[in-house]
Amino acid sequence: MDARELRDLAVDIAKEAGALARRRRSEGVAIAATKSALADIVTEADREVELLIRARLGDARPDDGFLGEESGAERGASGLTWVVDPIDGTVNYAYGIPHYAVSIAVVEGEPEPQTWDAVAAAVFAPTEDELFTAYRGGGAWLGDARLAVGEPGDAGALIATGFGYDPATHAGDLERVAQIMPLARDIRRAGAASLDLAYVAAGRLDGYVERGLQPWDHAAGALLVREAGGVVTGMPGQQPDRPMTIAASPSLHAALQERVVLLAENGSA
Ligand code: LIP
Repeated sequence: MDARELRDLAVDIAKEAGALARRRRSEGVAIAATKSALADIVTEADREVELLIRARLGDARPDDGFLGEESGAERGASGLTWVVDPIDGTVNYAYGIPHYAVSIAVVEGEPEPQTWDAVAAAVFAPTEDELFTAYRGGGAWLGDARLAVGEPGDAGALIATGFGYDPATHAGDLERVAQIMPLARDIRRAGAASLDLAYVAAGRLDGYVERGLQPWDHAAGALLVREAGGVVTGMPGQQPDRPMTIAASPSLHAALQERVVLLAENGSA
């Protein structure tokens, strides 16, 4: 399969998985467990949706690796790994807030965000029925519409961010918001990293800054932003990863990263 065909496979599976997630939401959602913190929940639907995705990928691409939020990692022999968040925006999903997505990416090389090369991505938001897709060199798309990152206007940038599940990280996260606020017209905190990144790719947001993301939160969205002409990094010289994710147009990315680094150098966050 080439990148376009891998994109098509991701799309088919994301649509089926999104339909299952939406159906389960309508039937009522049960919290199955907590993970890294009390606020870090997993629902039975998260687990069921990931099992569906894993089964479909196993049938279609048995030699590929898998890295999923709920069922962990399995190395493959093909040099490709599927990086999956079955329901990104789990807390929204559990509360009935209709803003969550199935995020599926396939990467080349070691399943390590600092070194992998994203090949294809699909981020599907079932309640909005919006499918964001990209493959390496093929551009980023919302349905049939080609996407391009936006540039902030005179009023400043519309910037999304997020806060970790661990309350001990909230003070630093808030300091970071204060540090980037001079660049912003306003802040958005919508609760699903893959959609925050997809919205940057679509020009619905000018930028996105968040600490603490997992590989499955950003793997697909980062490819969308890059294929839409944006820049996605961590701290200088780093790829997006748990320490930091910064996504925007080239000029805004530089300004955001400069302020995030300044805060870190002051030892505050
Ligand atoms: C979530 C991210 C969100 C972040 C949350 C959590 P999950 O992923 O999409 O941006 O702020 O802490 O990591 O847990 O819903 O898959």
